[in-house]
Amino acid sequence: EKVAVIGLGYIGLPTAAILAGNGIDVVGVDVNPKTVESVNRGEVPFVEPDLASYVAGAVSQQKLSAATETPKAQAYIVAVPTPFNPDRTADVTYIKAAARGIAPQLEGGELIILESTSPPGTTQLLGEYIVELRPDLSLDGQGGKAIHVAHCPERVLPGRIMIELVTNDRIVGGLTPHAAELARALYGVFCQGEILVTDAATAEMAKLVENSYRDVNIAFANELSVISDKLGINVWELIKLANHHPRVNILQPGPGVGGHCIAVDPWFIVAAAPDEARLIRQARETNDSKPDWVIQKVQEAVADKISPKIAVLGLAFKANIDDLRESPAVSIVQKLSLKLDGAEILVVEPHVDSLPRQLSGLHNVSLEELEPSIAAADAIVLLVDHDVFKEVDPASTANKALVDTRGIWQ
Ligand code: SAJ
Repeated sequence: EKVAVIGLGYIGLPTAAILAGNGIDVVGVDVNPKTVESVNRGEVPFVEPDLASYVAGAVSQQKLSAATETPKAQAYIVAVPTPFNPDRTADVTYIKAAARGIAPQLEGGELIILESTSPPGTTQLLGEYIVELRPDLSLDGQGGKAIHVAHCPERVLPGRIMIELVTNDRIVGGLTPHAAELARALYGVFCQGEILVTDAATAEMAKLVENSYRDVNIAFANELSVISDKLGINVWELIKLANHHPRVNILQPGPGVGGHCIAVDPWFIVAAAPDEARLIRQARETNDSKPDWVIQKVQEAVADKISPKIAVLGLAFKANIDDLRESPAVSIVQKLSLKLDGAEILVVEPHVDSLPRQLSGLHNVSLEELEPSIAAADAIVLLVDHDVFKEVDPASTANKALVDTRGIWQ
């Protein structure tokens, strides 16, 4: 059996490597020739623990190869990006491009799985689009040889992908029950978690709902932090106390929500049901407005200084990672530098070597210079709860204006 995996990114390449490691012949397909060349050399174009050894092993055993053109296969897994349009709808261009690559190769009987996070209805659209390109095929065996289309969302956490691909439970949703069964059999090759079978639209929604659940709960915590600040209450103590209730589990406030999933996926639900998804939309807006609230707090904290020195701790979108993309911390620092004309801003982000382009004018401070920078600063703005920052002696921040968005010094 041969499987083609379309899109060799953070999800496609690990999935291709793990299938190949379990004895399946896999061809990875990517539009980027550099990615294809590096996989064919047994190398991985990005950092993910254990992935490199899986890829090197599978390539040397000739179970995994890569190509820019889609080959004939018995199963296709589509793992391409679904970016976010400026109007907050999903951009399915890459999914359609993958379909155009697959369609000419089909003979009937193949399984086509969409893994990309997608708005409800996308799997159906993908199936219909392929049948439009190949009118001799059909989705149900009526009026053409059947192809079997299913959605299997991924839920792995970057940094733990090779473990979670194997251990997480998996949802598979078919356009038909037979398509779902075929998908269940394919994931059964490597997935040791439970494989839960449903229809395609429910599977699409399940992925979006998981991330919206988290977003709504973070929004609740963020709203509590703004309310508590107004009332002179310590929100960290408040949440800790309330969480002693056996049925209460409030998440942590922060400077906003970052990353590529939680801040995006809820909008796909809003786009699908704009009049009904009121709470989900409000949560997104609440979380998106948190950075501006933090900026206002910093401005108030240094209002009495003409040229304040501000030490900013952390840029990543969450603790102990080096990923700055879609990070609220980066946008907070960028806006601060524009608003506070005379300020000197020292940025400490020990997980990266250089500051991102939009912050290039600011001082990049190494971890060794953390303590002297704190000592010299008028104000300290903590944006990420990296473990290294938890080791800072709270006494060294005494008599300084503090904006601690993660509550590590409370
Ligand atoms: N955050 C808070 N307070 C909290 C928890 C998180 O402010 O109490 C912030 C973080 O600082 C960060 C953002 O939320 O800016 C998102 O972080 P996260 O750890 O909640 O999630 P991600 O984006 O790293 O990964 C999520 C996961 N989804 C869920 O936990 C429901 C992961 O399992 C998914 O695979 C991933 O999205 C995805 O790809 O969809």
